[in-house]
Amino acid sequence: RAEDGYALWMRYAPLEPTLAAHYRTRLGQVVAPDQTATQRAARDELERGLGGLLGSDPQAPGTAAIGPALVLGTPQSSALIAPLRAQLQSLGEEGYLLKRTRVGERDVLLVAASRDIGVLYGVFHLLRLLQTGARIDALDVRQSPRLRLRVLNHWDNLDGYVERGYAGQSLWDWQTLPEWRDPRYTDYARANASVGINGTVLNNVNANAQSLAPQYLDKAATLADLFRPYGIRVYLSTRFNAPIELGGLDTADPLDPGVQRWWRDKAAEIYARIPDFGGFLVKANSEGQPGPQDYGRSHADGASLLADALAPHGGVVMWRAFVYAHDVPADRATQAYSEFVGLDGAFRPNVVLQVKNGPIDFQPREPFHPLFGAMPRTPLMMEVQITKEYLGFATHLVYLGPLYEEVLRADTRARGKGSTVAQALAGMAGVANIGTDRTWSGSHFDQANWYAFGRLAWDPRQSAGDIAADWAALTFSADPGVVQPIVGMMMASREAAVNYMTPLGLHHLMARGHHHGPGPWVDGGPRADWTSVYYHRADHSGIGFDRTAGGSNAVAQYSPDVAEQYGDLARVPAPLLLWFHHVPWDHRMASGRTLWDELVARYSQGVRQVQGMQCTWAGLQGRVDAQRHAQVAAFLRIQLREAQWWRDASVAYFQSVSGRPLPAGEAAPP
Ligand code: GCW
Repeated sequence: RAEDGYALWMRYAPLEPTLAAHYRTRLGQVVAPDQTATQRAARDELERGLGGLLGSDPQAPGTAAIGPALVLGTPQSSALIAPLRAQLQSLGEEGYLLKRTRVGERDVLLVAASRDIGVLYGVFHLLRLLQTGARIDALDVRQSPRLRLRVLNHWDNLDGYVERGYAGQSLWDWQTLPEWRDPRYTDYARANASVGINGTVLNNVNANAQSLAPQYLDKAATLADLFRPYGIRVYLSTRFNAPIELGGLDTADPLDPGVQRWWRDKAAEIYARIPDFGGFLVKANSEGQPGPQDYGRSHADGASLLADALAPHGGVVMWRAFVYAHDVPADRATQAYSEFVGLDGAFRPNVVLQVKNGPIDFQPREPFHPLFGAMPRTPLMMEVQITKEYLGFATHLVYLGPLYEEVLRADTRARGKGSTVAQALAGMAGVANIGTDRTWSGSHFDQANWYAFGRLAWDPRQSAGDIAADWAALTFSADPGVVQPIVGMMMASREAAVNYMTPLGLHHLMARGHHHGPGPWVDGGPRADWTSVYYHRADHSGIGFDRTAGGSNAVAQYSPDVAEQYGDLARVPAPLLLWFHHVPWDHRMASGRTLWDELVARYSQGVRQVQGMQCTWAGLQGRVDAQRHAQVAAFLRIQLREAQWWRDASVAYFQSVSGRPLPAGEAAPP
């Protein structure tokens, strides 16, 4: 049933009859090869899609040489496409072409690529065009991904629990693998391929060494077999001391020959089962995870150990730069840059450094991470969270497209004006929000974040608004009367959450541990940086973390132009004000209000924005099926209650510190 959300954005609901007829006459007969698994996946998807959209079975595949035709293939698999070989090559290994043209007397629509996987991507693109009612008469689309690595990171444990997962249990049923090939695994692969995701790390970065044990490798190999036709490679998170925990060695020192042999053998063992295994993702020397520093070695030494084991097989190491050591530096935000920037050029060619979007930890808003642009000799991936650990979990409607877009477009100034973060990237990693929940993502709107991640990883220059419009049309209805209000809600939703949680550059005010709900008062924990007061620094004189030269000087980690702007109270963008500055409560803001009044106003604004979403959604009653309408409406009620809670608790706490009266018209929190 489409209404339960299981079909995601691949609903293929019947098109309005005249539109369906229009497409039917243009598409005609399907001519599609079916010799390989990927070719069959493309053909099956097309059949499923056209069958649903056009309300009848497409004309039987065949080779009759009359009438319009929809022709799928590569130069190898299709004689009609063979002449395009050179053109297709310029689109790369994963690119594709959609083109309406004439071949002899025939109108044909070509879905053509150098490799089968490009054809599958092209089929998904074509289906998206049909679902959104696009014109196809003069279709001429050329697409290739801008980023090589487009990877989901599952924080799934072997016992089925998903760390920071709000959508049920892990999809991977380790208990019944490898025998039981749940069809849901294939639906997962289809969804990913439909947005161009080409890799998945199956297990949590807080890794269990057992995931490399032979019985788990067998299970992973089955998943890899199921994902392969969809262009998705399997990766594993590895625990750095696996040679000890799994191999029985007495060290995991990266320079120890026995350890090096152990990893070489382990890699060979994996590739014997998974010939296209993607490689390893590693969290080392962070939050208690073992790593090379335990042996007095560097991150580069650690990464090289694994990279050398994988290199003969073509695998990569995604080494995380998220390092939270136990000895808290004066400013937590500076640690990754300090540990890694000096290692630029020291990594093997098959190492990619995986850097979170911001220097702290997936906050509602952070400045871009200072490592972007600062390591020109090291391929970097940007890691974003799709699961909303700090953004209200699965119940709050927060569309993350604008967050991703904001950081991708941020100008690092590393090589002059216009050096965007996106230009510094070789890939993107998204911490998955997927689980066994019937909706996959814990709510209908959280599916949009998975979707937007894939679309932006394919091409970071796309706009979050356009992606939202596509998603809304695919998921609910292509009727502009439905799409426009939904896009309006989505596009404002992230700023709403910033307002009711952490306005003006505040960060990490969440309750400790679970990170759901406000906790700006949290103090006296075991580690200074596990407390909110560490981050907001509110006192009688003002609020904010001074990261200028007079404070922690974290601002100096950015290139000079950026550092100058962020470090200047008069020029720092208001959304980052309290990230970089400790500001007096009576400071005059651009709005003319004092900082204190502005802060309260933003909190209240966030609550009103949620009420606005409720109004918009109420207006869609009857235009969205009752089941999904009711769930979204219920979740918005939860969100409103919690936004109010955030606002009241935060304002009350900060008022206890600022000693200022509430501005006129702002009711005192109960
Ligand atoms: O955001 C923090 C989370 C941890 C997570 C860690 C990381 C997987 O609270 O749950 O651990 O980041 O990214 O390694």
